[in-house]
Parts: sequence; structure tokens; C-alpha cells
Amino acid sequence: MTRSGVVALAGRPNVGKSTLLNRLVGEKVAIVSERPQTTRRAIRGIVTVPDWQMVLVDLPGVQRPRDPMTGRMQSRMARELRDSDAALFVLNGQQRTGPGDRYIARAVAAAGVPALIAVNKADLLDRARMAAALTEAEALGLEEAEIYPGSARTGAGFKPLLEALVAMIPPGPFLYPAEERTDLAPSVRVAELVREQVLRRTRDELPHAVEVEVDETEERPDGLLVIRASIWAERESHKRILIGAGGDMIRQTGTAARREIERVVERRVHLELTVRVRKGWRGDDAMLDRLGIE
Ligand SMILES: Nc1nc2c(ncn2[C@@H]2O[C@H](COP(=O)(O)OP(=O)(O)OP(=O)(O)O)[C@@H](O)[C@H]2O)c(=O)[nH]1
Ligand SMILES: [Mg+2]
Repeated sequence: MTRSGVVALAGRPNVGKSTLLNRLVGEKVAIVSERPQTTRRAIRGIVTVPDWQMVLVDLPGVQRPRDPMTGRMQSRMARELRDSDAALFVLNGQQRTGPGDRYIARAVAAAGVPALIAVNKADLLDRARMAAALTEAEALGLEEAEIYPGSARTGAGFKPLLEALVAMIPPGPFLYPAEERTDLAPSVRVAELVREQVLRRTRDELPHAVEVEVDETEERPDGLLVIRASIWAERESHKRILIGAGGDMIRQTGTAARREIERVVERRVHLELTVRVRKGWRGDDAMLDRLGIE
């Protein structure tokens, strides 16, 4: 008899949900960056062993809605929590818990699913801060939820957490083929890898103002994969930054993204990037629909 279940990862932006997902899956499924709100879509990562399958849903970090995009990301969280078998609430042990965490704790409690709390970034905490973080986690009021300290970056504390998650999944048939690691469409996965490199090279409001879309993929007879993608910016000034002096920035972005893409598709890639401007795309429902940001 197999077991299978869906575990939703919730937490404030930047606490390390995607890093933890990638570690659990053993592959880069979700992109990671220092910028808050890196994850914009609910991304599924799948772990399969002979007798169980766990589908982890990496949810966008939650904060106060500021624009229609953030609003969509939040209602998605509530829905995904309700539809899951268990919730993993991730905290950044470096930060004190705050209103955002209490909001998420209420959403987890309202969803009525069993929950665990991971206190992440243990590698950056001294004993006193870790002790305080555990006490703050306890004070969030999810009384049934066990608390696991650890580090998604180093893997410390990861085994007991995984075992506890596995114990929460119910009997049932596998939801995805055993070899699948994610439900992301290949073109979206590629677009995300480009966006990750843009995030690493931009700051302030620019990371939030950028989206990437794959326009075309062409397989050459010699096996080369030609990918054309657009980087959407909201302003001409953003476009200039993204292209950089003499095209330096876009070239570096393209080279780094191509390497990451080649690792995932396991073949040679030629990547062509074009920076385009669409004013206010984050408030444009048609554009958000097309980009799959529900
Ligand atoms: N030192 C340390 N850094 C970590 C750890 N986990 C994640 N990070 C870093 O924290 C930053 C945010 O990580 P993400 O995995 O993108 O965080 P997230 O919760 O998915 O963020 P959003 O998608 O914005 O909600 C990145 O720079 C990670 O490398 C950890 O255990 N230790
Ligand atoms: Mg993320």
C-alpha cells in the first residue's frame, strides 16, 4: 500500500521556502534569491520513493497586499492550504516573528490541516537567538505543530523534518509519475531560471518589476536548443538598466541563465533575450493570466 500527499510550504517572503523545497526534492525546481517575493507562482516539487510520494507546494511569501499581483498570491495561499494534507510553516530564525507570521498561523489554523513549523537559517543563529526563535515559534499558537530547527542551506536538521513530513501523508496512490520532479511547464521553468539571474543582478524596486516569458523554443537538428525569451520591464529606465552599458548586463544575465538551463535540460542551449517594456504589467489581469500568476 503506497502513501501520497500534498504538503504546502507557507511563510513570509525570503525565509527560505524555495531553498528548502529544492533540498527536499534534490534538484533546483524553484528559483532562489535574496530578494523578497522571489516565488510568484505555487510551484510543486515532487519526492518519490518506492512506497510514498510527497508533493511539496512552494507558495509565494505572504505579506500585506500592495498590488493586484500580491493580492492574487495571497488568495492562492489560502486555497492551497485548504487543499493540502499538511502544512509546513517556515520561519526565518534570524527575524522576530511579527504580524505576517501571525497572519499565516491563522491561515494554517483555518485550513484545518496538520502542521509543522521549521525554524530555518539555523546556520546563522547563535544559541541564544535559536532559543528565542523556538519560543517565538511556540507563541504563534499552533499548539499541535511540532517545531524543527534547521538550515535549508546546509541541510542541518533536515532528516528529522523530512521524516515528520512523511509521517503526515495519508495512504493513497501516487499523484504524479514517479520520475517527475515538478509540475512546472518546461517553458516556465526556463523563464524562471532567467528571472533568477535578473534578480541576482538588480536591486530596489526593479526585481519586482521584472517578469520573463519564453516566446519560442526551437530544436535544431544538431541537438542545439534555441530559446527566445522576453524580459518584461515596467519602464524605459528599467530597460536601460537591464541591458546595461554596452549590453553588459543582458550578456551576463544570458550567459549565467544559459548555464542553469543547460543543467536542467541536459543539452546545449542558445539563449536569446530581449528586454521589453509594458507599463504596469503587475496590475494587468490579462498579462498576469498569460504568465500563469493566479
Ligand atoms: N544562511 C542561510 N541562508 C538561507 C537558508 N535558507 C535560505 N537562505 C537564503 O535566503 C534567501 C531567500 O531564500 P528563498 O528560498 O528564495 O526564500 P523564499 O522563502 O522562497 O522567498 P520568497 O519566494 O520570496 O517567498 C536566499 O538568499 C537563500 O540563499 C539557510 O538555511 N541559511
Ligand atoms: Mg520562494
